[in-house]
Amino acid sequence: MELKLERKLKELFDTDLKHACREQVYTALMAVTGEELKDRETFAGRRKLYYVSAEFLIGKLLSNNLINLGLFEEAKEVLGRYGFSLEEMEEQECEPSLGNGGLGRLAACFLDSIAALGLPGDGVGLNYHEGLFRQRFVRGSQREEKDPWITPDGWLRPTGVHFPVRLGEHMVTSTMYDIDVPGWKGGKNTLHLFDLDTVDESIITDGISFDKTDIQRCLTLFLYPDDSDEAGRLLRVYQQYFMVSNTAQLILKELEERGFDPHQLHEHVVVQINDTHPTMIIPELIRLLMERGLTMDEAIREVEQTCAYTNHTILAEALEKWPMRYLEQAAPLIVPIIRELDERIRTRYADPRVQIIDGDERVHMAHIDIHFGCSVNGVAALHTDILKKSELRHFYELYPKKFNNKTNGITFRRWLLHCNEPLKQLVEELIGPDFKDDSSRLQDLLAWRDDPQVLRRLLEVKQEAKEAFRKDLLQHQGIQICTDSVFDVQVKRLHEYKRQQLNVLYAIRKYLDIKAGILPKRPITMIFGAKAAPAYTIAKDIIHLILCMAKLINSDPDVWPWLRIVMIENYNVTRAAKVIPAADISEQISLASKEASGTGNMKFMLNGAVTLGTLDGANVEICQLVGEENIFLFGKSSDQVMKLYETAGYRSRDYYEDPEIMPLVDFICNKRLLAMGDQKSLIRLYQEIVTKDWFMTLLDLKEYIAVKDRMLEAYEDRESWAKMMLTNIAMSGFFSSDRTIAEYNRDIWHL
Ligand code: 26Q
Repeated sequence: MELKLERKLKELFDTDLKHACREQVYTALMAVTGEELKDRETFAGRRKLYYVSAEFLIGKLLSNNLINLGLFEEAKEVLGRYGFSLEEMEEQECEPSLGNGGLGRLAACFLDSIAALGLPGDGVGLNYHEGLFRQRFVRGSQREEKDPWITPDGWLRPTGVHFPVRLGEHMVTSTMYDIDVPGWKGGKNTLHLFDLDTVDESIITDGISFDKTDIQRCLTLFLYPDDSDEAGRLLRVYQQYFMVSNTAQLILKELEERGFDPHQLHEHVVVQINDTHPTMIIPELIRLLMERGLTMDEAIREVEQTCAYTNHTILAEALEKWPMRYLEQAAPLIVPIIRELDERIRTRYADPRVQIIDGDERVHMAHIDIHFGCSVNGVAALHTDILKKSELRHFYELYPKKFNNKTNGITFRRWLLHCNEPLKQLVEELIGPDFKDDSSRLQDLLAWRDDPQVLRRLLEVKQEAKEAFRKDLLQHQGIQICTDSVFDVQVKRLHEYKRQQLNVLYAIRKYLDIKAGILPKRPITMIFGAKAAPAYTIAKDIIHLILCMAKLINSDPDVWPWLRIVMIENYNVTRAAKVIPAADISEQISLASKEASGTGNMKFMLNGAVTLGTLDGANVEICQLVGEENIFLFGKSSDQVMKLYETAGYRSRDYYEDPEIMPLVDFICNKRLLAMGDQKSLIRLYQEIVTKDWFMTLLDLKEYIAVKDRMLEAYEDRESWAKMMLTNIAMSGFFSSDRTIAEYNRDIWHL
C-alpha cells in the first residue's frame, strides 16, 4: 500500500507521502484503491442476476472498498505514520445519495452481500447527477438544495457502452457508467448507471427547480423529481422507461456475448424488480425478444420465468398506477405490448380487481409484475402475511406459489465492522473473528450475558460511540450535547405513518412535566434526523414543530439541562454511520401494519441499542429473536389497526378529548411556539392531528408515554440494561443481508 501510494503521488503530483497535502493523499488513495478494484476478477456463472432499481443509496465507498479489498487496516496504519487519518480522507469524499431511504439503502446492502457470497449479479440503475436534495434548516424549516456528487476522482467509470432508446418522439443515445462492487473475499460485480450526455446541470434554477418538460436536458438530473405536479410525474415515467430499456438491451447484449440465444433467456438471466419502478422491463424485454424473432407467446414465456418482483409497501397511495397517456407519451413502443398483456389477463380472469388497465385507463404496474413474473416477495414476515391476506389477496388466490417472504437485512461490513470499530474489537476479543463470515456466530456472545465485567465494557464501548457522535455534531452543527444523558434516536425519512409526531408529543409531555417540577432521573437527549419530500406539506410541518420545540427548550434554562432536542441536518448514510452506534434507544414507532420492514431497526439492534417499537415490519421478528424482555413494545396490533381502517372506526377527536392528551396536542398552538415559528404551519399540523390523524397517532399515545417512561426507568439499572444490549447484539445475526441474499438465491435466483 505504502509503495503504491508513493508511486501514485509521484506520478500525479511529483511529490511523496512526507510532503503531500491532505487533498493529494486523498486523490492518490482513491486512485490506488480504484486500480486494485479494476484488477479484480468479475464473478461469472451459468445464470446471472440483474438487480434493477431506481435507487442505490450506496453512500461513501472509500472505507467500504478498502475493507472489502482487505486493505483497510494497512491503509489506516500507513496514513497514520505520515500524520493523516482515514477519517479525514473519508471527509473529502462526496456521498452519492442516489436513493430516498430504505428501498435504496437495501439495494446497496444487497449489492455488497451478492458480491460477498461470490454470486454473479450486477445492479442496474440511473446516474442521477444530483442525488437526493441536501437539506438545510433555515428559520426552523427545511430548505432543499442540490447535492452534486460526481467528481473527477470518484468511483464512476465511463464504459464506452451506448444504447439507442426511443424516448417519446425522440431517439436518444445513452451512456453507461460503472461502479465496481468488490466482494469481501475477492472477486467483484458491477453497478451499472445509465445516463444521457445531453443532460445539462445549468438548467437548474434556484434550489432544485428546473424545466421538467425539457426531457433531453433534465432526464437524469435528479433522483425522483418531485411527483406532486403533472410534469414531474411524466418525467418519472420517462426516467423509468429509459432505465429499463437500457437494462433490457444490456441483458441481451451480455447474453449474446456469453454465446447464448435469446430463446434461452431464462436459463441464463434473472431480473429482480425492486418495487414497481422498473416494471416496464417486462414489456420492454418482450418487445426486444420479438424483434429478435421470438413469437409473442415464446417471449412472454421466457420473460415470465426471468422476472421476479419485490414489494416494499402496503400504502395504497405508493402503488404506482400510471395514466395510459403518460406511457403513450414517454414509452410509445411498449404500449401495444401492455395492451396485449391486459387482453390476455381479461380473457383469463373476469375479476376487475386483477386487471392491468383499469376503467380509468390507468396501468397498475404491480399487476404486470404479479401476472408476468415468477415470484412476488414481501420484505418481512408480517408484511408478506398482510400482502397475502389483504393487499394482494386476489392475486394470492390466483398464484399462491409465487408468493414468498424475504426478510430484509443489512450488510454487517458497513453497519458494524466499519461504523463501530470499538464494538467490533470487543466482539472479536470475546468470540473470535468468525462472526465476520457467519453472522449467526454473534450468538456466542450470550455466554457473557452474566459477566459483569463484559457488561461494563459494553457500556464503555457505547460511551465511546456517544462521545464520537457528540464531537461529530459539534463539528457539523455547532450543537453541544451531554454524553451522560440517554440518547433517544429516531432517524428515518419523515412520513406521517412513521409517526415522528408521536415522539414530539412525548417531548411536549416531558417539557410540561419539567416545567411543573417533575424531573426525569437523568437528562434525555432526543435526536431526530429526517428529510421530508419537498411537496409533502404535513411532513415539513412536523420538521418545523421539532425545530420549534428544540428552540423553545434551548432558550429555557429550566428545561435544557434535563431535555434536549436535536435535529440532525441533512441526515444521510454518512450521518447514520455516526449516530446509530451512539444510540441507547431505537425508536421504531410506525403505526402497526404500515412499515413494510424497516432496516434502521436492524442497524440499531446490531449496535446495541434497545428498541422502543410497535409490532410492525421486522420489529416482530426482532421481538421473536430477543424475547419480550429485551424490547419495549406498545400500541395496537396490525390486525386491530386494519380493522379500524375497514370499519372507519378511528376518530382522532375521541382521543383528543382525553384530559391527558388534549394539553399535549394543544401545545402545538401554544402562544410561545406560535410566536417563535410559522403560525400557519403549526396550526395546520394541529388541525390535521385533531380532525384527521390518518395514521392514528393519538390511538397509541398514552401507551407510548407509559412504556417510554418505563424504558427510561429501566435504563437506570445499568447492568440489566447492558444485558439487554448484549442480547440484542447477539441475536442480530439473522438480519445480515448475507442471509437475505442466500435466501433469494435459494428460492428465486438459483445462481
Ligand atoms: C412512487 C411513485 C412516484 C414517486 C415516488 C415513488 C416512490 C419513491 C420511493 C415510492 C416508494 C419509494 C420508497 C420506498 C421505500 O423506501 N420503502 C421502504 O423499503 C424498505 C426496504 O424494503 C423497507 O424496510 C421500508 O419499510 C419501506 O418503507
